Amino acid sequence: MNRLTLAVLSVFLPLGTALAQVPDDLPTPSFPHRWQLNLQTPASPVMEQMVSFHNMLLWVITIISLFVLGLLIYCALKFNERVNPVPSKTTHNTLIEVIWTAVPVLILAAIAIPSYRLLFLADRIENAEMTLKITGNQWYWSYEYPESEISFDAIAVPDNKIDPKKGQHRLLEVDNPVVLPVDTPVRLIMTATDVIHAWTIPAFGVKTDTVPGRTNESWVRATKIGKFYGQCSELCGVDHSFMPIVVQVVSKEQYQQWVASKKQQASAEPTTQLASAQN
Ligand SMILES: [Cu+2]
Repeated sequence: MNRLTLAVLSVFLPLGTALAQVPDDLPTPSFPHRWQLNLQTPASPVMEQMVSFHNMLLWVITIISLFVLGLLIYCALKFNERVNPVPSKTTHNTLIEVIWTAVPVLILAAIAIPSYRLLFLADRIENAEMTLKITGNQWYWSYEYPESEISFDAIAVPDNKIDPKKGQHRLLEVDNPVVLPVDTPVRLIMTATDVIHAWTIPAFGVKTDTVPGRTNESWVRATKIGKFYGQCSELCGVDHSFMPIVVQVVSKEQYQQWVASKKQQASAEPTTQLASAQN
């Protein structure tokens, strides 16, 4: 490669990179807010099902709690010493005992079936369109896109570099966010280099331990464009709370542009070294 080509490349490569940046005004459809009571807005089919499963369980728990409370109040009013001075000596009632054994078993079975279905749904995906490899380190995350041969580290942005006016959040931003295409099934392969970490994005319903010497798997199909946040969710040492996770979900076209710009960056780095070596 001659000097002219290098000069032309050095002018146009940064331009190409700048053009293909992911927009930094992405919405945050699932960000938690003050006094929030419920789960974050789901942004994947797994999380949508987790939310409906959670809402179903809330009904079950509420009905059981009200039923037990009603029984307690009934007993307190009907069988206290003043109203009922001579208590009955009854100790067994076969029908009632069969009912209070069988009904909880039926309730548990009714909960277990959708619960297991959801566990298997969240476990792995057969037909992923791409793979993201996630590695936990003390105390940052490394990411690899095996099909695109892209890899980088994501380090937390320190407090003094956080700009709330740009919509940045303390302890949640990273220098190199993960970028994923919307509506694309992505296989997540996870491991760690030192201790156990856990890669978590509440809006995706993903919370999987990354274990040294082991590969864990999960998957996501993001249904919304935007910026999604998570944090390491396994106590991993002194900087455990300083290894946030940011995933930017963009359109498929923007994702392709981002991949191209990342590859260009990677190929530009040795070129720059070569250019400086020749000078
Ligand atoms: Cu960690």
